[in-house]
Amino acid sequence: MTVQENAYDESQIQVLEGLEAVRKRPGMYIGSTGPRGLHHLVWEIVDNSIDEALAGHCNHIKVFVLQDNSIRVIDNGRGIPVGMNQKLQKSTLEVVMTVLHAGGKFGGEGYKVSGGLHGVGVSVVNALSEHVHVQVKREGKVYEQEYRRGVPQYDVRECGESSENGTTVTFKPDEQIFTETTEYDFDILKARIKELAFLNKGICIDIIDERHDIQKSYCYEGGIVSFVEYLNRNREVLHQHPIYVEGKRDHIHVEIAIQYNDSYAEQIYSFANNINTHEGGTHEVGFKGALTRVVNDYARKNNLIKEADGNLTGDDVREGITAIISVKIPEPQFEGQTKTKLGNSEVRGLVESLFAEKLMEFMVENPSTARKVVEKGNAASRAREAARRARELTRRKSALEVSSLPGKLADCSSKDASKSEVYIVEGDSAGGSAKQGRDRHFQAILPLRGKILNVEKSRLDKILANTEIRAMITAFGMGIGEDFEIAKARYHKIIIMTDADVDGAHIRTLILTFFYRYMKQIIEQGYVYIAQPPLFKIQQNKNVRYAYSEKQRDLILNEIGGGQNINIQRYKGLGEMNPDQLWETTMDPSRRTLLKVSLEDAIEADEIFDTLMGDKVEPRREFIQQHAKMVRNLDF
Ligand code: 28F
Repeated sequence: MTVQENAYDESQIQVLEGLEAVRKRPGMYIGSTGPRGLHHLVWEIVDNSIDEALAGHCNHIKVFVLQDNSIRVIDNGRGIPVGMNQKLQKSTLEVVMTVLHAGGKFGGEGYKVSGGLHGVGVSVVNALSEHVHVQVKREGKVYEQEYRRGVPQYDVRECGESSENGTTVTFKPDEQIFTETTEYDFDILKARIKELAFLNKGICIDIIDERHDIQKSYCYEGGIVSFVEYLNRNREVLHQHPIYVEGKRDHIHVEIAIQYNDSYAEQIYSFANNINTHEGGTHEVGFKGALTRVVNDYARKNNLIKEADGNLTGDDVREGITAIISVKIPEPQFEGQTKTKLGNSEVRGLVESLFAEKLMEFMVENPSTARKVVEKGNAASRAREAARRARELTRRKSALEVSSLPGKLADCSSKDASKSEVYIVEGDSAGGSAKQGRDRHFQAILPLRGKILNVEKSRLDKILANTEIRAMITAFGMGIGEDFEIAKARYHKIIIMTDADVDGAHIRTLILTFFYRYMKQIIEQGYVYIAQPPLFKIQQNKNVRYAYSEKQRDLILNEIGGGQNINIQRYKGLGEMNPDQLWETTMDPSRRTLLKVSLEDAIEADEIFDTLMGDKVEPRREFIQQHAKMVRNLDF
């Protein structure tokens, strides 16, 4: 008896120490205490439901956002076990909820699959919540327990009867921890839930936002096949049904779906344990290797490539491909800068052999599709050669050779890229004002004439023949395509300055599309900004104020009251501002506002560009209206 009491005390102390460690250093467990970390709490809970589903015991998950920004997750799994844990002398449910890392370990080999980037378990959510309520329906009974900042308020208790099974967790994030915000973003929750539904076929996930009375349901019997079809929905596909490959060996589960379309873009998304592996890894390497090898093998065997010609390259055979690679493995190793690169070496060969075998089978059985794929690769190969020749023209001979810079560029005198910025300005007249208004020590101006080429609809050779694009490539100094080198950047701020109207938005998007498809790193590195010219000039006698939105205009008008001689000018374009005004309002680092362009979510960004640049008009109009979405971070 004494021994047991001691064990109980001891475990209680350990639990409190564990909770304290989590609350002291939340970032170590959930990455950050900003919006990302706040949303991470939800994924930690949902992952547990997904694991129960992957174990074959659950097919329905509901996620509620309650009025007070509490989250409730309900699943119809077996329910977390409630029986006594002999060693710790308390209910398994309490152990799972309060002991760090209990969830995975107790389940034995391979129970935990979903998640894994942090994969810290529900006890961390509990420690970082002001209040948690857990309810388990199991073996005809209902059980519950509540916690405050991780501390149980009573022992697990029976509170009713039910013929159903499942687990419900309700938590309210602690404002003491999430000091920045405790407000959940429906769009973020929705996007990830949809992705999870795509990645785990047959699992139905509902999201219900009680704050705004919105509800969405996601359920895909086709899984990643549906995912690929969805990504290609606005494109012309080369074959109606995606190629799908699935296999399991040594506890590693592999799924691949691919479908070619008639664009020139490569859209490959890879996942390990439902985590988007942005930096790729062994699964992606295996996939790409197999694809290149098999397409070439097939082409050779069927005399689709001339004997004298070299093999198609990886880039050639991936032109126009949309692919999802999803692996689920017991012990994923995440590497790389952002821990989103799969490192497990055993995965490479497995994916490679599995995919090669099934792809060859598919090509043999579907010769007309196979022929189209090879023909697309051949066309890409020819274009690649043409592009190589065109690229030579844009390549600068030496970093200092000013003569090769585009004539329209008014360069800055500084050669220190980290201090230099270039304004991409729409139109010659605004370009003129910008040239006169700038600080020439560190600000360069590159005026662009009219609309630039839509790179979504052209191949690299044609893109490189476009004067405006060539001017940007040479001015930036980083090259393009295979030769792109971010280290050669001549400016660390590339600022797009267009009129604040629909045409301006369109031009801006064309420029951003070009950056996104051909110089993605400059966006990832945070080099790309959008200038914010004012919309209104409000003048009262000698006193001039600028407003950047209608709301701000009204605030200013309120402030200066019903005085006399107020003159309001609405700027229709940058050209209406004289050089001094442009400097004061839009270019002076001490006064301007810049929006930093970020790509938080490549899938969403791809969709945005597709929508905008594809052939369908309606989605494009909608997009222009909510364009600001991809520009998330405010940078002052
Ligand atoms: C709303 C969040 O967390 N669902 C879960 C289960 C089911 C089992 C389980 C979970 C056992 C001892 C680790 C049931 N019966 N939803 C959830 N559903 N965890 S979490 O077991 C966890 C292990 O500690 C479960 C038989 N085996 C497993």
